[in-house]
Amino acid sequence: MDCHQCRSHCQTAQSPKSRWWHWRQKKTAPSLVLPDTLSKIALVGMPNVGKSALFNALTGRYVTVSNYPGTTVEVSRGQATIGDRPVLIVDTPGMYSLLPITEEERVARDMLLSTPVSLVIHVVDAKNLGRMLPLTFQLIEAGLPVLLVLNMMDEVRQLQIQIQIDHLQQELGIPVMATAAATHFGIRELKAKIATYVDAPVLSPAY
Ligand SMILES: Nc1nc2c(ncn2[C@@H]2O[C@H](COP(=O)(O)OP(=O)(O)OP(=O)(O)O)[C@@H](O)[C@H]2O)c(=O)[nH]1
Ligand SMILES: [Mg+2]
Repeated sequence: MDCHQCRSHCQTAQSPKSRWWHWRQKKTAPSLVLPDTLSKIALVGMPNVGKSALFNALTGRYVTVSNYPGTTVEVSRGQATIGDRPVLIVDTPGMYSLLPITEEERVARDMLLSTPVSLVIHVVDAKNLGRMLPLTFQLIEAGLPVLLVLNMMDEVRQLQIQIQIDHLQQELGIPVMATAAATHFGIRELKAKIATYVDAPVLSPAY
């Protein structure tokens, strides 16, 4: 069988497809298999709020990217050390609501509701709290263990926006943390807060 992608990589014409296929498999094979028995923490929120920046700040080099089963939506999973134990951090696609419209939103919702999570970190752009908080309410109402992260605090400071974090925390009844993921501001404090949620390992299937 002829295959145009093989030509530059195959030495013989006998089994070009299988040679190319094996080469592709090697290139795309995940470099790390993360155990599914780790406590799982999901980062959720609207697009462009800094979920992936926070994911990168929390995880190190132990990261895999794969398609969510049955979709073309990419999901990043990584291992972080919280306290002295490893946890699984999952970076979900951007979502506006728990009532999905797009495939990305459907995947994000499935990732939250179909398997147990130790903690859902709702990442918001702190400059636009009014637009972001309805999703916080939905997550709380869904009975999920929610931690609200006010990201982009560097821009909040520049714009001299005042946010009363203690008051917000009291009103919402959930912990609220401040970060600027791009500069790693607040990451140490966030990890310390996450540590209080990470206890017994949670058994759940792979994403
Ligand atoms: N100033 C500032 N920029 C940030 C911060 N965190 C993230 N960004 C920037 O915001 C942009 C979006 O960040 P991402 O981490 O890709 O956002 P996301 O929520 O993963 O976006 P989607 O994957 O599209 O849902 C990037 O240009 C980041 O560099 C922050 O704390 N401060
Ligand atoms: Mg992202």
